[in-house]
Amino acid sequence: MKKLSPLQIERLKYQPKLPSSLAKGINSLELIEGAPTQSVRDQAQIHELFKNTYGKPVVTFKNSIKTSASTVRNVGVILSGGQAPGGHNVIAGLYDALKQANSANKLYGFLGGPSGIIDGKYVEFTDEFINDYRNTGGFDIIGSGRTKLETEEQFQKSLEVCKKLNISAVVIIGGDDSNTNAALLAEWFVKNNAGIQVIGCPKTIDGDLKNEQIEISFGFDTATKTYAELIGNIQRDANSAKKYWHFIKIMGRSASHVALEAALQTQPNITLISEEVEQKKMSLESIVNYMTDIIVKRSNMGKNFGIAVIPEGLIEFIPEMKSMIANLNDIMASLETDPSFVNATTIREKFDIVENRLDPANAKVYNSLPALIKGQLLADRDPHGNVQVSKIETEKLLIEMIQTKLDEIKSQGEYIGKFSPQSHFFGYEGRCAFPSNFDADYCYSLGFNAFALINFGLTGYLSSVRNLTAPAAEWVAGGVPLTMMMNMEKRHGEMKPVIQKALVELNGPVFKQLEQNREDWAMNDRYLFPGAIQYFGPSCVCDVTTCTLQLERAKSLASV
Ligand code: FBP
Repeated sequence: MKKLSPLQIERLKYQPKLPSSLAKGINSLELIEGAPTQSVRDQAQIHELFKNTYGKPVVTFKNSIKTSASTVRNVGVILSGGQAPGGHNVIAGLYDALKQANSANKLYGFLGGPSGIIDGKYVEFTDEFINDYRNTGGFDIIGSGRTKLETEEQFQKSLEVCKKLNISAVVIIGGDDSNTNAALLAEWFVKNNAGIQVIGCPKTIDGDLKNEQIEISFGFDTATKTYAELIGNIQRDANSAKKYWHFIKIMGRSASHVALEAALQTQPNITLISEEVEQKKMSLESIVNYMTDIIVKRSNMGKNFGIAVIPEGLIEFIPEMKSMIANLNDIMASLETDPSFVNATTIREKFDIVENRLDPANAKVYNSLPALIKGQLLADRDPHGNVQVSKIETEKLLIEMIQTKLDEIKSQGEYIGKFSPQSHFFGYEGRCAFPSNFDADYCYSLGFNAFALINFGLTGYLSSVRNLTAPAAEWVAGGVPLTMMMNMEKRHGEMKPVIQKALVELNGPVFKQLEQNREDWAMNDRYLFPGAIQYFGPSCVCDVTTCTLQLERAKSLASV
């Protein structure tokens, strides 16, 4: 028998909470339809591309006194993209709802992400199999992947696999890019009269798949609490030894929600927010100056230590870098098959090829970077054409530039402190943690609700559970049309329909909280030590949601 840790054993017994509308039973629901919807931008183009699934209403569920019989259905589920705590509970919720609706229903899990549905690699879930994964972190139940489902051939193959298994609905658990795949597949299935529904589930630790209907993506709660625990521990270490400056890069491929939330939970000395850098058009040099200034001032107070939190996606928001990376992405798309680049034997040769093709201003920026970063910028793009920012060591770039700046100041006799930096990158540490009680409940509800959407014959919808700062019984279950969240963006050098990312709002209450406090936190050490996520014990430590969710919900409730 497999050996389990004590926490694993205890967590397997946890019964996740459901909104009261869903808890009364999957066959006792009524569907309430709102008004027709529009995409967030580029309405005409999105409508043209999604002729069959565009404009549907937002829906919610309420209890019905009537109980309806459910026809037999086979459903397939895919975990897509980066891991996020709670994915196993989405599958558990989906499975439980499906079996509750009709015990003859079957749930298939496609292996290794979207490629599983194309290649016909799957498992059938059973009680025994699923029970081992309840309330656990990770996506290892069926694995995940980043294959982009977008070609006619892939859709055709997916259809054949679904037909073979008699699958009439597919649930895609993923972030903005993966749910863009879900929208494309849903449209294609309707267009081709395949009779297969597609439902998405909002996953990503990055927290950037959100809007008025989706209050937060799952995994953000657990991941940010895990990073906050680690930052708190480092703060205590720094405050004890008083000799290191810790530069901590935190995951979040594009938006800075994760860094911002972790900062509010821990109150470090410096927090950079990419969206602010972009809005203020801060150059790399001005960021370095801002950080150096705080380092020097603290040193003058006798504090040669501190904590700086850096969002993973920062580099793409610095205006000169953004322009250079956009230019580089287009070039890299064309170089993928170029023999001179593919067969180049030294990294220097690759630098030269790229520099010769970049526009002169962008070539200058690229050339100014240390070789380490130049090389990292040439790493393979992800299947969606994005730079893999987790591989770019921005924290080391900043340390190197700050060191140079401090040496300059020192040579003018103005700075006599010591700068001893340590770099860290927190990302993978948080993506597979045991889901917090919040994520365990939220994910289970999202999965259960996904089956409710299927049962009502809907397609092209994202499973939505709202009112999340209230107790779970008061959560509102329903669905949002995927096309409602879409706009046109450039990918791999071409304009494509994609779900719009939610970036940090600089006028929003979450950023304001940081802005109002950061000068104080920079000089006076107001460190908070959140400690590890608690699963058992008083509700005030086990069931608190993130600062982000609380502040955003408080604002939206106040504006109603
Ligand atoms: P998703 O958007 O797929 O949820 O992934 C987010 C993320 O965790 C980012 O924060 C990070 O940049 C990226 O995945 C890392 O990807 P990989 O796991 O492929 O290294």
